[in-house]
Amino acid sequence: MLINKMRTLIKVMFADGKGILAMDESNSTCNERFIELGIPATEENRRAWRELILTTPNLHQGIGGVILFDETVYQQQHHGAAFLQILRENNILFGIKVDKGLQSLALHPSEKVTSGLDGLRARLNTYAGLGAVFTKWRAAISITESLPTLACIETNADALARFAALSQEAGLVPVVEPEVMMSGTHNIERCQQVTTQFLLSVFRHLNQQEVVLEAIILKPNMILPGADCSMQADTDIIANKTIACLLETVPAAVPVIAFLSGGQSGDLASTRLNAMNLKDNRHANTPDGSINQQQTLPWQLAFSFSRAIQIPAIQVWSGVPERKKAAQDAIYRRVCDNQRARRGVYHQLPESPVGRAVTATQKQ
Ligand code: 5MM
Repeated sequence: MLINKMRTLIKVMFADGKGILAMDESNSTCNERFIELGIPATEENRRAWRELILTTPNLHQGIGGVILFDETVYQQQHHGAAFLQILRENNILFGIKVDKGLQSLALHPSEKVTSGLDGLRARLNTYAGLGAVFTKWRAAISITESLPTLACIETNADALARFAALSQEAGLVPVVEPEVMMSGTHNIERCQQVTTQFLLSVFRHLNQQEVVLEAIILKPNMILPGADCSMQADTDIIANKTIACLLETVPAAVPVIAFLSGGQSGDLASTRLNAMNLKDNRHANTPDGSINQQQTLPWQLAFSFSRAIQIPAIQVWSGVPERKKAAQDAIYRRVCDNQRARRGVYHQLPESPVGRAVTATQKQ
């Protein structure tokens, strides 16, 4: 019964080319981003930034769900409505990042494991009581010449699966986020190999925990060369390798794959999502004539971006109240771009800040 409800919620959240806006940065990540732009790292500024995002006019047209950080759940507009009320009034569903961040993996000092399973069942019940319909847990794997280790992959996959099982038990849709990070000098083939290994492990653990795959959202990385690799790849290669990796690893029962942006610029993230959707037969009747290698993909390809939506806007805002409208315009534009990319009709406009180097991209 709960599972059917979860499946319906997923359909609603991703209907009409909509996606998820991730605004679940922990305080430390949000503060780092502020400091980089000279914005004082205060609770009030975090609240003001989140208010700016959530009151963006027409946000609901392209965003079906937002991921919040615990602090945001209890915040409200300056002399105004609670954030959760704004979301309700706009028919935007909300979910929560429930992991407690990355810790060093024992005996593997260069690697991380995500913490937060202790006490999770009680926290999930609290969030469900507040109206959350989904949850999110991020595992982050780094690539070097000798990493990741099997220990890191297996430990993180196990934690993701246990999180997903607890979420479904509470009636909450788990957003399972196994991220292979873009930082490094590795080539695209190595990213594909590590992502394949990690995703296979994640689905093995999800099956062991008897997680219902029809009621999860997968939030993976795209297959990309390392940010410092001398051989960057073109859009078509990235799209082909990402789809090949997903076909090899992700069961058809999973309804939606909502990518993370991982430090790509807004335009590149949209361009690559667009290219993948153009390879899906469902989008065959698009104006783009360059379609090849079409097949009907078993899952919808969508977005759950944070930086690829927020960064252009936060650069505009920079903490200056008078720039609120311009920043909201920037958010809305990125949302519409990603909605078009879901439909395979995204074309970068000339005035777009193309592939603009995003400084606030580094993430642990
Ligand atoms: C990889 O980060 C997630 C997706 O964001 P991008 O689209 O920018 O890659 C994001 O949802 C992340 O999990 C949250 O920002 C929370 O991160 P921290 O590091 O604060 O836990």
